[in-house]
Amino acid sequence: MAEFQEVLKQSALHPKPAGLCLQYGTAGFRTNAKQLDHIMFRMGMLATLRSKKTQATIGVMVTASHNPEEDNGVKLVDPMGEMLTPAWEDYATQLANAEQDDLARAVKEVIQKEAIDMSREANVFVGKDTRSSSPALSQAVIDGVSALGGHTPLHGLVSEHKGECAMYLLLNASNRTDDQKHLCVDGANGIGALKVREMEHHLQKGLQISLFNDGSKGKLNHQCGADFVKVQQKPPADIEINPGERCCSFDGDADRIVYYYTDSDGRFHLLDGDKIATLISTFLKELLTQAGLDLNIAVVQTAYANGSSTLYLENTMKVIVKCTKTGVKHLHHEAQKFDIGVYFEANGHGTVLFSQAAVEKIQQLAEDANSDDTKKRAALLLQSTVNVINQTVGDAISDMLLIEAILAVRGMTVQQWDAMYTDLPNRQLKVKVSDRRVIDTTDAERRAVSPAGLQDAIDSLVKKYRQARSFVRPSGTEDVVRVYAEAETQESADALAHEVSLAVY
Ligand code: NG1
Ligand code: ZN
Repeated sequence: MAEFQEVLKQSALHPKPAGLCLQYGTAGFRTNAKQLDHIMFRMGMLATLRSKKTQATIGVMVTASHNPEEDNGVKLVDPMGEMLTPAWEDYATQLANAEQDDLARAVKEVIQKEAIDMSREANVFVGKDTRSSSPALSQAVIDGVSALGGHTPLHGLVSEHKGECAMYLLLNASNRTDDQKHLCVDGANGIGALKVREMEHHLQKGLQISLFNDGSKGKLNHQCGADFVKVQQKPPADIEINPGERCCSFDGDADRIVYYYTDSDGRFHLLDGDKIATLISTFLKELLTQAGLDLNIAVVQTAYANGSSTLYLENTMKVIVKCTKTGVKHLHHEAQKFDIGVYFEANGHGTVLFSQAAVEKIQQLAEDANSDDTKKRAALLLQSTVNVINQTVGDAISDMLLIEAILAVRGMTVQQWDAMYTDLPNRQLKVKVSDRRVIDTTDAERRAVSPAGLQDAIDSLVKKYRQARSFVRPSGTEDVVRVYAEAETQESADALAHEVSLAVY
């Protein structure tokens, strides 16, 4: 067969040191990077065979995780993020150890045993970490994929970030319809738009992005972006969105994200940071139960969190809810106190933190050969979440990938997500005062302690409306006092916000 001529020719460029024998273990192959070139080439071939067999995209990750810099390693990842099955682990070991002149035979044997149709297409994602040996080794994987006629989207290199690789796989493996795969992204003419442009191609199978405000003409955050959408409660000015279409907006530096859609009556629905925290924490809690892991999980919010979200999380989802002062550093600090801390400001800043102990327990379970399928799947999904989420700071793109993967895995539409609870109508106003520092607050900014009488005035205004809540606080970023009110109806929320702002003067 012509293709085996190619295999022999190519593999001679990645020769195996005679006599070297390695075993495919839980972490794949892992050893000194100098001994791995032939292994990488051969694992590229094996991933191609696996992709032809499963007709799905297979991941190859080049990394030795926490091991020393001089080491490296490789493991194959099935479409749902699972490890290889034992039979394929054996093939991996056989291919790795075949002497140079026996390689073509070893490859043919796998093809025969698995009855692989070699005319099928194969797609392999290759991820790598930042080790100095990783670029050359991942190129060897790509050579192996090409030797058997497979494809490596975006020259095979997905990203430096192994978690993104896992999330791409989840997205690409999901059975969403074309409609469900479609997502409008408003890049706010900022940095996030550039990054989305770079990655949209290799997401294509699971997520089809239409990117707006990509920086080619509009101004940064002007009539677009997460803040505009959240505060104006409407879509960006220049986007035509169809009813029911799932959309999201980043802010200019891509550390905030909000989702939204319009319904068939033209009504705008915003899924803000509170809804995002609810989606993520519900997903994680469900996985913890399935995995049988005893880890605590908390959602950290600020006073701006919609009252409905807090009630839903506490009463229906039974997760711990904490409230801190406005500002990511306060939320981050509080979230660190839990095994899993999900934190989001209503405006879309946020992320998920996992304690070291939580990461270790999840990893142990994911690698435990004796755990059952449900537990294993849950552990792998938790592990993918740990990997994709940016624990240092929330970033809009990791948040978007996680949200899209959750919707895909749960087979959930944006409308179903929105229906988890109904936001209380709310209103935010800014009030200019001569000196905003005369307002001092307590209880995570929910109550004013000075000037005297202000809190009493707010309390009696709030009593006039049903399901009402209101607070005032000096902004930390603008020379204004912010007023927030929520109530049973929009009219009530607007009236209450207006009355409270008069009390501030
Ligand atoms: P101030 O101006 O202190 O309300 C605003 C946002 C915060 C946070 C910071 C920093 C609101 C109500 N406030 O703070 O959530 O994003 O900017 O960026 O959205
Ligand atoms: Zn920002």
